[in-house]
Amino acid sequence: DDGYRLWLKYDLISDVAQRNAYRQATQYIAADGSSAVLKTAAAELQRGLQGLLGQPVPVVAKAEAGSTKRGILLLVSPTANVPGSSDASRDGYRILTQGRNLVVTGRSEAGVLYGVFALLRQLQTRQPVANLATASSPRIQYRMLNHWDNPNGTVERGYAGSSIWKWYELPENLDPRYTDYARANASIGINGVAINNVNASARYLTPEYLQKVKALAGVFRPYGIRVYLSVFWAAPKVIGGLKTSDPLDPQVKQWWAARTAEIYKTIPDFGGFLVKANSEGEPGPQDYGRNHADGANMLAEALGTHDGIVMWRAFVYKANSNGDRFREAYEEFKPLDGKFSPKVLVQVKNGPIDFQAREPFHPLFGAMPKTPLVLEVQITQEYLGFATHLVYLAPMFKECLDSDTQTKGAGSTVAKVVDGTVDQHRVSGIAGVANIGSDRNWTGHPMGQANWYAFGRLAWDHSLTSAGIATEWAKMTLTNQPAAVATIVDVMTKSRDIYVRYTTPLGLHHIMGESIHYGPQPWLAKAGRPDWTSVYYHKADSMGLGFNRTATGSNALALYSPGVQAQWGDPKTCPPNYLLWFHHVGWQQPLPTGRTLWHELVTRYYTGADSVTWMQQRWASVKPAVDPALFNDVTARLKIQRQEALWWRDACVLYFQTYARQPIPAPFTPPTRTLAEVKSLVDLYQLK
Ligand code: BDP
Repeated sequence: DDGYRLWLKYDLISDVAQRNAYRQATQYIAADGSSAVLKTAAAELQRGLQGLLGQPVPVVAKAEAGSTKRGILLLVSPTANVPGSSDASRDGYRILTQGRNLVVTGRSEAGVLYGVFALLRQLQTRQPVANLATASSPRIQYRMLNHWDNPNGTVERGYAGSSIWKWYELPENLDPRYTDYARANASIGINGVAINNVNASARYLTPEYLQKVKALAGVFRPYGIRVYLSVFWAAPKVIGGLKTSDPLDPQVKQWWAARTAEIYKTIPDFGGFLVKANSEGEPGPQDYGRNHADGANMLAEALGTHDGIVMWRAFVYKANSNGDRFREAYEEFKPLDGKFSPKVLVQVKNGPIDFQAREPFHPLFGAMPKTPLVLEVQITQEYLGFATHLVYLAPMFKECLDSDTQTKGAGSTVAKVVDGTVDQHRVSGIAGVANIGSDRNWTGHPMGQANWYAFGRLAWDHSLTSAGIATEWAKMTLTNQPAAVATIVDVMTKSRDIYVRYTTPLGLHHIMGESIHYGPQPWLAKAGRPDWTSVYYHKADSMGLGFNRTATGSNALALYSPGVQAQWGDPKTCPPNYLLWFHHVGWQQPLPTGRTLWHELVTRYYTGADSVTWMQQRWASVKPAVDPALFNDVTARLKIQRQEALWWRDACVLYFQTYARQPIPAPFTPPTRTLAEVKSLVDLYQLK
């Protein structure tokens, strides 16, 4: 198995009794309607059933009256009884038993398509379908993948080969992979894709490239997926020949309006724009003395009455950050709350710094009640071991979603801010930076597929559990053997905590290799900007470790609601996982765990690295239940992970030891290599 089929394997169900039970309930498919999306639903159901049950299932237009056969009816109905009444519920589905038949219904074709995938999932995970009665609607309306793909085929922070978009072959040649990509996304409810890097090229707005984008949009449309573009702010200058990109300049406005009209003429269901502006050197409205709202609103105006939106990113930090980068996005965006047009959503990363392995939730969540906020998470593992470390990300996404901002009383979780329920927003969105590339198995690490899958499932329903999603995925992708599934799920659900322990325990952050963002480099003290170094964040000295963000320090804590401040502001009540995010803690300070900071730090690095050995052992035990090629691939990557966990452990304990000046406590054996030796390993990664 080369992993290409992802979780849509549809291999024959080997249990004959079960297969027969499913066969009886699925003798034909009746698709009431002929829209492209409904056709997709029928075709996918047919394909899935044929594979799983080993017999052809006919698709007919209508259920035969008086037939004794049991079929599956696909039914679009404006009055379909799906949960919820929000815009998002247009994508909801209900599956019910009606007489001899199963009915999959929704208020839109897309709803039926999602219902079909839910029904197939029942079979793939060996759940009963007789008398099935289930319904579900997405909680979030815009469920987006963001590709950081460049026109030259490279992928920024991509670790699974090059871009899947073959720009030089488009629009004439449509790689079948585009269809399989769309199938996979539709199967987990993703309904929008921004196909190019947020560090955007102006090229996509040219007529030539719009034809290419149109070709992709045509492939995605039957799967209920809309295309979005990341835009380069200076495009009016670069391709429009204007002297300025000032959003308030009439010519600039006119240029964007004309471009947008051209886009909609080419792609009538175009989704909208994603914008990174005045961030990390990208141009933006501030270059002209305007603010983010001026820029976003100008684009919203250009969209006019078209059904499109602007997702404006809040990932910004200025050239001279005033002491703590943590505060910057908040300080720039909070004052703009209420100033954005209704077509604008502000897209905020899960944490205040940058996709670290663990961050407290971003303080903007809950702080901009008048603006719908899109949650942006990273599926690609830029700071989480690329495609060599097995790190299942659902627990990380959930940790953010479940965080209580307390901005509208207890229970104002990030999830409820994002899905619009806290502040009564009609629109809502969530975006995941894709981990997809041209590798045959799409994600490099076979287990990385689970992160794509989990993102989609949580975008649909953030109340699902990490273990529940892992169980579905493992059954659909790796094995249905119960003991093996349990083992795999156990490894997956613990993997992110293990990664944090051997890389950045207790709230350490941003101590990784410069630029590449791989491996440890806690000693990094010089870089293009102070807030690109490691020492800026860990602040180790002879007294202790950690960034004081309380009132006696940068006071970034003050950006949170009083309840959160009260809990995190006191080192005694601050969860140990966030401790060094907010406090400079003495090396000998006892922690709630009963150990001193130094002792606890070393304990976490050592037990974290040892847990990778545990992962290796657990994985070895599932060998009989998993395809050999997949098994071997994961086994090899776990071996690298173990070596690199030791690399992180040794680098960090030896480096911090130079400040703590304490021995490595028993029962741990001090590293056999010196700090200089470990440093030279890192230097190797930094060689040009
Ligand atoms: C950082 C990445 C950088 C991205 C940036 C962003 O290192 O490549 O361009 O995020 O999100 O994490 O804009």
